[in-house]
Amino acid sequence: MIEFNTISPSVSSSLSPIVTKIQKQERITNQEALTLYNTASLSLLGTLANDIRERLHADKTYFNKNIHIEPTNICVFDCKFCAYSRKLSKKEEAWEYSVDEMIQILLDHEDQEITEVHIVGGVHPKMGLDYFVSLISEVKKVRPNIHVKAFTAVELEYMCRKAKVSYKEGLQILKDAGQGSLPGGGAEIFDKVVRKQICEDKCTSEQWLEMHETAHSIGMPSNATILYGHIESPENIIDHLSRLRDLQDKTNGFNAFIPLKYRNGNNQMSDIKEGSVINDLKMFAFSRIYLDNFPHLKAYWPMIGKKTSINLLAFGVNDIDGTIHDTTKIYSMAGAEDQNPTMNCEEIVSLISSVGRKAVERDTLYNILKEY
Ligand code: V47
Ligand code: SF4
Repeated sequence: MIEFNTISPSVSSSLSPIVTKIQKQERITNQEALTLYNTASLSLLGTLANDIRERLHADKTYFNKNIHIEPTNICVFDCKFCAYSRKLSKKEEAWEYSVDEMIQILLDHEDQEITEVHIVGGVHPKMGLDYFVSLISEVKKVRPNIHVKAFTAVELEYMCRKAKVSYKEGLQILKDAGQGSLPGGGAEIFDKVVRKQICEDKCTSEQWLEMHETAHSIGMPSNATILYGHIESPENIIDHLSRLRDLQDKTNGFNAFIPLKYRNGNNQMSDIKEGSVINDLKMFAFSRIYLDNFPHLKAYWPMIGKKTSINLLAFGVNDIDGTIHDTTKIYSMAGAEDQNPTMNCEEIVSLISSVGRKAVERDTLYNILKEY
C-alpha cells in the first residue's frame, strides 16, 4: 500500500540518536530538527512520519463536507504572494458580497449535507466587526447546526483594531454570534525578516499567535498554517513550527496543521519557481515528525492537487479537507492545478480508498460522522 516507504532507509551515525528519540516518542530539539531536515533522506522522513500517522490514526483519513464563502477579495494589505486581492480603488476583478448574497449562496446549497462553512477573504476597509456579526447571525438563522469556521488572525486583528476592542472582546462577540473556530491562514512565515519581504504590512507573527492563544482561551479551537516553498530557509521553517509547538503546549487549542505550498501565478513574486513534489512530501513528513502535539496534519487538496494529497497519505497526512462545494478562488487565481475545486463525497471516498486508506467523514472538531 505505502509504496514510497517500503525501502529500508539508511540512517547515518549523526541521525541515529535523533531517529531513536522519534521512535521512542521523545521530543526533538530545534538543533536535532535542523540536522534531520538537512540530512535525512525522503524515505526516512516518510517512514518516521507514516509511523506517527498510523500510531495516531491507523488508516483513518478524514474529510468533511464544507462550503467556502469569500465575502470579498478587496484588501487593504499587500502580500507579495497574493494573486487574489484587489484594491478598493481598482475594482476590476473585485467582488464584495452583501450579507443577503452570501446567505443566498447557502440557500442554493440547502439540499446538501454540509456541516461547515469556511468564511475568509480579503481585509475590506468597510466590512467591520458589526458586518461579520450580522453575517454569522444570519448564517445561523438559515443553518442553525452548521459550524462556522471563520476569519484568519489577519482579518480578526484588523476587525478588532477598527472596532477598538481587545482580541478577547472581539472574539467573544463573534463567538456569541455563532462562530465556532478559526482557520489557520495568515501565519505565512513567522520569521521577521522573511515576513517583512513577503507580507510586510499585515499583522505581525506575535499578533497572529496572540489571536490564536486568545481564541483558545475562550474555547474557540483553530488551525495553523505555514506558507512554504518560496524564500524561506530550513531555519525559518523550524522557527515557525517551534512557535506553534510552544503555543500548543500552552493551550492545546490547535486541531490541524496545514502546510500551504507557495503557488507563483499572477503575483508580485512570480519570478520565484514553485517547489517540487519531493519538497512537498518532505515538508509534510517533517511537520508530522516535529509537531508532536498536533493531532492532525491536513493536505488542502484544492491547493496541492488531488494526486499529491493522496501520495501525502503515506507521509504523515491524515486529513484532506473537504468536499468544498463551490467558490474558493484564492488558489485558482494563484495558478493551482484545479481551477474548479469541487469533489463530491463519492469522489473523495474513492480517492482515499484507492491507496488503501479508510475514508472517515468528520465534523470541524473531528468528531466522526461516518466511516466508509
Ligand atoms: O494565509 C495566499 C495562502 C492562506 C497563496 O484552516 C497562498 O482549515 C500559496 O489559510 N500560494 C489562506 N498559498 C487559506 C488558508 C486555509 C485554507 C484551507 C483550509 C484552512 C483551514 C486554511 O492562503 C493565506 C496564504 O497563506 N495563500 N496566496 C499563494 N500564492
Ligand atoms: Fe490580503 Fe490575505 Fe491577500 Fe494578504 S493574503 S493581500 S491579507 S487577501
